[in-house]
Amino acid sequence: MSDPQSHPARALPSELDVVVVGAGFAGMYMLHRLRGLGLSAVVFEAGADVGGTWYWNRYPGARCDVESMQYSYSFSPELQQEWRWSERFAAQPEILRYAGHVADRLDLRRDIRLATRVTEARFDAASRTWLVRTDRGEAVRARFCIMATGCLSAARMPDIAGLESFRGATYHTGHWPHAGVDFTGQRVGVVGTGSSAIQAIPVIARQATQLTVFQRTPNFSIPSRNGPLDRDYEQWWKSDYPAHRARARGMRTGILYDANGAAEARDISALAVDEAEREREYAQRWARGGTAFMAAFNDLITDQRANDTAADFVRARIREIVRDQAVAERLLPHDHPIGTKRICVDTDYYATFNRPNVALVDIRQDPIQAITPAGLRTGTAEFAFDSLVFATGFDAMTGALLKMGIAGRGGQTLRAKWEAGPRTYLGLMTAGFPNLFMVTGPGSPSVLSNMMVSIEQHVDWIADCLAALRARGQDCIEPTAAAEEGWVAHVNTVAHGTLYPAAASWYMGANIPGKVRVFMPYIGGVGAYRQICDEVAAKGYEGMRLSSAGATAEAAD
Ligand code: N01
Repeated sequence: MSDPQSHPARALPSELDVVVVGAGFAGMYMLHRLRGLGLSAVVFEAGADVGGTWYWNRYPGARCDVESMQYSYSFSPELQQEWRWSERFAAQPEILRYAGHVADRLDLRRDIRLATRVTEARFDAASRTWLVRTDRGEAVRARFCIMATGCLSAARMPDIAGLESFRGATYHTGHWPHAGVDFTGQRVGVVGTGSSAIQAIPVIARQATQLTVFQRTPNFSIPSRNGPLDRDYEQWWKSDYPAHRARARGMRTGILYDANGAAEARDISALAVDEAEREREYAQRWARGGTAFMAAFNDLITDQRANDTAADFVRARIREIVRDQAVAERLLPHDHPIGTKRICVDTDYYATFNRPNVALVDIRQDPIQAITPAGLRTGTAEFAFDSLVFATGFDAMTGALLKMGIAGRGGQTLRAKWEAGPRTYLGLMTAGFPNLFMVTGPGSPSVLSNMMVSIEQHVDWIADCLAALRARGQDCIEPTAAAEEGWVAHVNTVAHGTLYPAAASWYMGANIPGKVRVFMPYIGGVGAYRQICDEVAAKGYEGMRLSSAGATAEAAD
């Protein structure tokens, strides 16, 4: 990857067709498509390089839980043929190199302004443009504003008394130092046991003298069985990438599980087979590794009894792996159905608790009282640490958008509009905010899918929409309140037909004190969702109001 400094962005014009916020995989592809349409665009990116989530989340062990062959762009035959992944599940440095490679290959950097945070975006009804301001004091006017700000980009430090007093080093997994951290010889405390912690803990444990894990809620984790990428498997993908990708786009999660002879999502209830067959199915998937475990049967996220069979299987594996049964019991998740919190994928997570230098503290039983200058105090014990790692997650899906100071028609802020939870049409737009698009916004499958598949679908839909507007001589689009109302209701109905709302998850906003509890992603599956979006477009943007400076046309709701 080339040095980002050697590709200075060109001077910022005061008026543009489009402003894109964020230069992760969404923002980069968006820029590429906008250029293809001949539109002028700039991308603002807070980080000092492209890559989004993979730029910030550099904690030890950070790795994708979607296979490398599927976690990559599909829009360019050249790109997908020439790039060589080294592992079945790519680690963060390799994914970041890939992002840099794409930026260079498509010559994106000249229109990306790095280390620049958007602080405000206001719609001006008179000129029908967005005025976007940055923390560098720049201001630019654009017809369209596209938020490619990521679903998990607003890292969250917990509000624990005494945090500032700690004399050692403090880290958050989502804001990891770029130079890396060597924990050799250190006493380390990790707070949290979500996906980030579950990946980081085994690596930190191998370095640290002593590692203490503070767990509030045990999570289900499936072994990744990661390893070097099998070259025959790579060849299988590359021999017919377009067909394999097309099939993946039709799946619920946007992932093909049956590649390389592995098991596809089975369209059969867990309760329709006998116990021996169930165990065989789970055991095969456990041995193969990865999130395909949850595709063993078709009712694991809709039927509690079916779900219990999968949860019991994983709990039995935890009891097998962890030698000290008192520790194993503490690691067993019981408070949510398996899969209703994002399932974790690990390398040696449970086995790490067999190490003599690793301890597990159940902070539900013995809550953290305060961070102290020397470490941390629970109700019953004092701990001394050299470093504290917070793997405490993100203000997911809405955090990055609401931080920004977005104001639509009549000066209404997005924060005010979403006070009772995010409201969107298709997760792409929100009423009252004309020409403002979100890539993988709340109300779209986003975090319940292979993000690459969802990103490409949204970017393509938005680009096609801008092209359609231009072809019709129109320059303004906005969902109607009625269409939005209908979509919000549909997202809710589908969610409440599953077990997902039973978990106090970040999908529900439950990890942020005071955040409204609404199930934010759309659970209908990326295949079905794509069809809905395509139909909306085919019907002349049904549920949207399209207009030009002179006249207004409303598509049917
Ligand atoms: O964050 P999380 P994450 N005191 O919110 C605990 C994606 N991702 O960064 O469950 C004590 O899941 C909290 O406890 P509880 C993936 O989508 C993907 O790990 O709220 N503890 C929980 O244990 C993932 O889901 C990959 O009771 C506190 C943890 O901190 C998402 O990012 C890898 C606390 C937070 O877990 C977020 O994962 C990494 C407090 N005050 C991440 N506040 C892969 O692709 C929070 N916690 C593999």
